[in-house]
Amino acid sequence: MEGPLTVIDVAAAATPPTPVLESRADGVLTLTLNRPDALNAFDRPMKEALLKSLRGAERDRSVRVVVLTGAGRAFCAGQDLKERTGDDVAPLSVELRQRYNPIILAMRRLEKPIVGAINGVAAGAGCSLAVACDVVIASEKASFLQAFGRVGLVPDTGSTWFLPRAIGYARAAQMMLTSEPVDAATAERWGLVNRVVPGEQLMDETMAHAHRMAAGAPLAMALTKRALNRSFVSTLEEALDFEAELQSIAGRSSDHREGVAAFVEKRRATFTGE
Ligand code: T3D
Repeated sequence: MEGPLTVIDVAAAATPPTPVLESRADGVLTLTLNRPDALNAFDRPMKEALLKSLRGAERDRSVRVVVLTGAGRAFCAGQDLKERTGDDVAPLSVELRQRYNPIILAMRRLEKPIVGAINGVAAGAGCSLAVACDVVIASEKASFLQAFGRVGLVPDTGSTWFLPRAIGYARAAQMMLTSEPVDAATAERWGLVNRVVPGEQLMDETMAHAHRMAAGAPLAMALTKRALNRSFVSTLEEALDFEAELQSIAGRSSDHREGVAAFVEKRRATFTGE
């Protein structure tokens, strides 16, 4: 006797897993690096997907805050070294200029806060990605590793720019020249992360933080990020002048009028980004 016909969806079975998962809730877009078996190491599809998601976040007015995290036990183990085993590897400068650097620039140019939820090890370019976020919340299980030296490379993907600014020259040099991991507690003490929480609370704490930010004034946050970016390369005179320029934009916004009205009326402000 013939049993029920089983239809196998060959196309679906052959579909590779989505390298970056997107989920949206109340103005918060969560991007999850999704190659857990390789500790979310960056292969080419994952780099392309992350850049696409970041550019989509910029265009999507409903997105007010981006959360960046990793699936499984790691945040991101940096470049997928298994892509680097053949003899026909293209010059790494090309890979950096065409794929990694645009991701870091997209993160810094995104005029919305990015909250890193660092769930586990952040190594190599994964460490660079973590420090390029605006706010970093880490699990107690997280660690930060400038792994580049272990594989005979120099720190890249922005690490030489962000790390000395975040934690000072001596600590950055220690991380880069020894390639030793920095645990979450040390990272918090050094100012590499904003806060460390128990692993099981990481996403709840991160989402609570992200939703509080998402209720803030979007234009003011965009301009604030612009000012913070510029602060690293400005003189005091230039920074003061830039603040005045940005404040004249913010000062004309509906959100500023709404914020003042809400204060006077003792109610919670509702910001629109106008
Ligand atoms: O090349 C360019 O384009 C230039 C740009 C470079 C940017 C960079 O990021 S260079 C730095 C690359 N990253 C690393 O050197 C880190 C390599 N990984 C590690 O050192 C360790 O895996 C960790 C310290 C991150 C974690 O150690 P552990 O003991 O918790 O895990 P594990 O057993 O080493 O790894 C688990 C699996 O993930 C394992 O797979 P398997 O053997 O079970 O099938 C391992 O091979 C895989 N994995 C981890 N990191 C990578 C990786 N696979 C590919 N590439 C990786 N980076």
